[in-house]
Amino acid sequence: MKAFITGITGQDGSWLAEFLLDKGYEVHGLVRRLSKPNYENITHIKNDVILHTGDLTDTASLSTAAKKVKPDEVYNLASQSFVGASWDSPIATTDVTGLGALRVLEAFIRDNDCKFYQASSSEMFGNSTGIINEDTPLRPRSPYGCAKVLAHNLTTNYRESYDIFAVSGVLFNHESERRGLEFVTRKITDAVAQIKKGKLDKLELGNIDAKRDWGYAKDYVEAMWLMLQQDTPEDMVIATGKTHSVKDFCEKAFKRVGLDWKEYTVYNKDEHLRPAELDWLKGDSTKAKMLLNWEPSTNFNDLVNLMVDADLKRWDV
Ligand code: NAP
Ligand code: G4F
Repeated sequence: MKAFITGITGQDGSWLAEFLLDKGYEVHGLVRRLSKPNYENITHIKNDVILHTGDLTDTASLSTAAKKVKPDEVYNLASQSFVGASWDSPIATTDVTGLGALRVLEAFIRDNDCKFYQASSSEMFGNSTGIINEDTPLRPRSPYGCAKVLAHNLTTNYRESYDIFAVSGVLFNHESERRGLEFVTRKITDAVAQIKKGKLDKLELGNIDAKRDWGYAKDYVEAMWLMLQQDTPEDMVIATGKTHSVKDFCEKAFKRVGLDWKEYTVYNKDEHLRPAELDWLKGDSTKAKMLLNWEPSTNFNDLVNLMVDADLKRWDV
């Protein structure tokens, strides 16, 4: 089996590539041409995967890769994935995160016998007050969320129009030791490690009352693969069903190294507050449990601890 992953250098792409290599797949990935290559997450598997230079904004590069590789499965994980930055660059975000999916569908999927996975997001639901499932209305509150809705709807539309196997996995927040440093969990665990090692004095945060349903990325990439192994294409919510605040995360992370979070954390409203915030997210992945027999295996405590421990090790220089 041949898989093609867009976003292979990202958190999920790297975990998924590893997972598929273990299953015996030939793994291909799309990488952008950068002045300084960003292979940190895939250094350990770089010789085992086949990389293709391209960009989600460049249809020609996608068509070339599609013709060359002819994959059995495509996982579209590439995205401008930082919600906060989507207000600064709404057009670029929509181009990559929204239209990018359409370009992948056109280049790889429409006329081919190839399964397609789209990385949809809980950010599409906006400020929902109840537990979210596959039937919850989409009411995005960020340019990123709007772009994800575009990609999500196009995936459904192509499935219904062209009788193809295309699914959207609606994933709630998932983190790991490979999470980008600007996301709040990794920002916290990296700062905790630096503070513990005497390299940083304070951690600056925004809305610490925001609540998220946080799982472990390594668990979630298995769900992506399982969705493509079904007989019929079905969109599914992937979540833990538990929600915690940024404050909870922070408190636990500092506790891991024997420190009190209140002594080291400062609030910077101007820097980190968003024009429109999501206060609370909790997902219901009953459908994934029923159809995929998927359940998360890493709880909140273990997630915080493994991320802090990895950052402590990283700063152990
Ligand atoms: P990530 O770590 O930010 O990775 C994003 C990837 O997209 C990187 O490999 C990046 O490449 C690539 N990329 C960005 N712009 C591109 C472009 N124009 N052309 C080609 N590649 C481009 O994100 P992640 O956490 O792994 O998330 C994977 C996907 O799931 C994303 O679509 C994200 O929006 C979605 N999602 C994530 C979560 C979550 O909690 N993690 C939840 C729901 C949905 P560079 O390395 O070159 O920057
Ligand atoms: O870690 P975050 O930036 O993640 P956010 O906005 O929930 O987005 C992530 O999850 C989505 C799924 O729901 C993905 F689709 C998306 O790609 C991404 O992976 O922020 C989490 C919360 C927010 O409410 C934010 O306002 O933390 C709050 N927060 C408080 N202080 C902060 C900070 N966020 C960041 N990044 N930095 C802070 O200093």
